[in-house]
Amino acid sequence: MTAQNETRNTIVNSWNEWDPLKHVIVGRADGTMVQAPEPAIERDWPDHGFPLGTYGPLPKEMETRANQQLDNFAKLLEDRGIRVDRPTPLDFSQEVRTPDWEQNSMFGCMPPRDVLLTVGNEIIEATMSQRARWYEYLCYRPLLEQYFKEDPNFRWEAAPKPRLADNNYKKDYWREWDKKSEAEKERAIYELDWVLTEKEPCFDAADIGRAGKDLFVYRSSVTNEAGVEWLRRHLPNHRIHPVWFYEDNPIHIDATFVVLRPGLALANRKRKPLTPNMLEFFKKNDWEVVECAKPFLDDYPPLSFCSPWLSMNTLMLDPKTICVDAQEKEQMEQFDKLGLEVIPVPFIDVSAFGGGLHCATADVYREGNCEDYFPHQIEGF
Ligand code: ABU
Repeated sequence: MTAQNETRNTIVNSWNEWDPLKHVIVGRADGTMVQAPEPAIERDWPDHGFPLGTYGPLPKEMETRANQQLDNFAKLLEDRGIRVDRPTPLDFSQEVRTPDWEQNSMFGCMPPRDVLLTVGNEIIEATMSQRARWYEYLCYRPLLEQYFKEDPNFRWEAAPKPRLADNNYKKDYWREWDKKSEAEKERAIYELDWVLTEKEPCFDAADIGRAGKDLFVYRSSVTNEAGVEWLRRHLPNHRIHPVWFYEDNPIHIDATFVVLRPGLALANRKRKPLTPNMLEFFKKNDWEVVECAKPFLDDYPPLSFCSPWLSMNTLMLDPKTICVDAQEKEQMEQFDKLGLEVIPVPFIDVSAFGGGLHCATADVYREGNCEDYFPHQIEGF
């Protein structure tokens, strides 16, 4: 802990993606699994030892490399005076169950951003929507307990745990998806026809982009309409904007549309917004929306469910300073031209463990307050 943080009573405070970062959680790769099949997802990676229906730990040498990059990133942040906490991994190879289901494996705890949503002095444990990830919050409980003891104003919340029974998922979704023609897939994209039903609210925390009073929530394959509605009712002092994009079975906003700092957002050059009035909303509030640069990779890395668009999965240390995956030369050049100080961070070996630099972190404390960056609202957005 730095001297600066030792004298700070407020442990939890973060309203947006850019105010000066003082305290963050960085994930760990230990024991991450190619998760067992379940109604929410299927993995099919025959070229890398995991054909459809199989599951197991990611190879040890991959885990070692990923942990080296995560530790290096944690040290880089600490060297800049940022307090870094780490989760406590579980045995993710264990079978888990509830009264409604049994699941042959868990997943991991590399991406805290997926599970923890920080809004001001509150950290919300997201519902999650995959059975393998239902117990992932336990990895963060030692930290949350500690913050609760240290900070009298910390509001510790858990969104209602969904039962994730069979009726939470469309029957045979993946088999039906594989049979769809291109036109049918396109229709599914426009209709947001993803695997979740609306039985219970479901959301991943990484589907939320935070900009003070305004929160942008991706209606993705892991966040349903009821999840958006739960957030709306739970955060009545915020404006919740559901957004969606041209992408099949999308997951998480932070490789699709990123609010970088007041007045500047980064948009995926392929996944075009489909939400009515979204771009007008940014324009009306004098925000520039720039298309991201070309990513380094053409395709998904081996054993990764994360796309090449992790190129735009970045971490702002303050409104002028951005951490970017060191392989993303074109993206770094673009940020440089936009006037940002770029910190290259080697991170490609982390992708298979669940994401990039934004995924691998969860905000605990940033300076600043809840501001209104979008004073001009648009009816229907
Ligand atoms: N968890 C972020 C992954 C997003 C993507 O692959 O596009």
